Amino acid sequence: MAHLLLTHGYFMHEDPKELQIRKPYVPLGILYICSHLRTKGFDVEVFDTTFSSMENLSQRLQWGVPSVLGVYANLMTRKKVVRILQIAKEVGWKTVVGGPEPGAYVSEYLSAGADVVVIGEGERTMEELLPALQDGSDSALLRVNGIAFKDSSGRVRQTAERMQLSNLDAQPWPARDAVDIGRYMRTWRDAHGRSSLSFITARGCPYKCQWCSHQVFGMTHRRRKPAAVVDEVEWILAEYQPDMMWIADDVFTIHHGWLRAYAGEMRRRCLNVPFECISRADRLNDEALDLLSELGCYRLWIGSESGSQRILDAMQRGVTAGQVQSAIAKCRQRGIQSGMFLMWGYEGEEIEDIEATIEHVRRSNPDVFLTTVSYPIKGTPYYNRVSQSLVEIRPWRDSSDRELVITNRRSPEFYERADRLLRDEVALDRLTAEKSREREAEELRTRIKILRDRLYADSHEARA
Ligand code: B12
Repeated sequence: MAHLLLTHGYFMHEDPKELQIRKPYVPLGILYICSHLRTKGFDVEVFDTTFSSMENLSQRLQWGVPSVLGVYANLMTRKKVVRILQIAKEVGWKTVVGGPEPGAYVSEYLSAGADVVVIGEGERTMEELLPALQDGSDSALLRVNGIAFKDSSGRVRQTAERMQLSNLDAQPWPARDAVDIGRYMRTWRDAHGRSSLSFITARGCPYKCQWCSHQVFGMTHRRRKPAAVVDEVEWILAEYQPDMMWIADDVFTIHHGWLRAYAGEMRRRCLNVPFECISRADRLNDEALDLLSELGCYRLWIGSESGSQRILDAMQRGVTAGQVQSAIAKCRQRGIQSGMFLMWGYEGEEIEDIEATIEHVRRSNPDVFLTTVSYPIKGTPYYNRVSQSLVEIRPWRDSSDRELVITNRRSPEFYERADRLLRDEVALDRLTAEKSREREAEELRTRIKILRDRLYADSHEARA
């Protein structure tokens, strides 16, 4: 059976921003594919790019007999993945790409050097695809669901949709032994004093937030059994002894009955480990927050996006700003740190919506908040809505969806200013709480006034 080499395009050392953050997590997607294929008898190797370089990967690809290379791609890694595909093709590899981005850009990836694009979950598709690639005929490939490829006449063919795995508990755990977990943990410890490892308890998210990509798991939500997840957690703790964990689910607290059972099983086995996860304000009641606190949740990320209900509704976010504020207050009562994700520049956002977001963050007063200027991910309803106004400033291969310019939106400088205003307003609230820092507060008030005047003046100017 052909040898499969799996890789991704995330090179921490080639990205100054990631090098500064230094919070790497193992690439769970390819590790799930690896363990699945190994149990089916395939010969699978993982080249983990996280601590490596393009040069080392290139050397690996040039060494030995080329076979099949499988690459994970998301919107941030596109440029690197395209380069990897080019190198691999030059030295004779068959190339397959999968992950959240390629299904939305089938013809682009096929033109960039992928022989096959895998759409959706990769485990079963790869199991069938590897023998089909060895066969090499169009008819063999056409029998594999969930792929796209160029047939021998050069026409792009897409096969029927791949059914999703119905029983996640029947799947082996991700092949963590295929990467250097010690290096991940050391990187965390050296930079942050504590190490962290990730796992998932479910796949897919049923909510309809218009900007979010459902490319891989569709609108399904499939959960593993609580005891099966606890088995994995118990094993990770015994095997690697991480100081904390990251539950990499889209929304960890969707199902309160599940959470109750999971907490019960963790309690029964006397397991407790600090962790962080993501949730939604409407899935956080007192009981869920008590359970999170008991389980060791030290930081809860809450998707918030905007403080303007009009914008939240336009996003079909399904939460109110009030729910977010109340969830954050409840976290504080329980000693759980809160993190907020916010987005500037969503369609229809006006200066009063920006003010509402600033007011919202001030009222919520989270421990951390992260902001981005909204960007349309291909395949999402948001992308479709703004597609007529999109301008690619660089060729697809050298760019990402984050770099798409939406005409009739305000300039990047405008959003930078809005962001600074938000941060200054929050900083001012914190300064005014300390009486001795009145002079600094006064200076900040002056800066805020200048910033706000400038923002209002800019908001009346013509858009990009
Ligand atoms: C955890 C997470 C993170 C974490 C950590 C990432 C990590 N290394 O674990 C953090 C917080 C750092 C993060 C950051 C970002 N993330 Co993120 N993240 C996720 C999340 C929630 C889980 C990832 C995961 O472990 N999934 C579980 C595995 C099993 O799924 P999978 O990776 O998709 O793999 C399956 C298939 O894709 C396929 N497959 C995967 N690889 C391959 C390879 C081959 C060859 C084949 C055939 C198949 C295949 O088979 C796998 C098994 O079925 C996903 C959403 C999600 N639920 O997947 C978003 C997601 C991947 N992130 C996303 C985004 C946008 C980002 C950011 C850009 C956000 C931002 N504004 O900063 C950054 C980019 C960071 C970077 N430099 O790459 C998007 C990507 C969209 C896209 N089209 O690319 C997603 C899909 C969220 C969404 N729904 O919009 N993220």
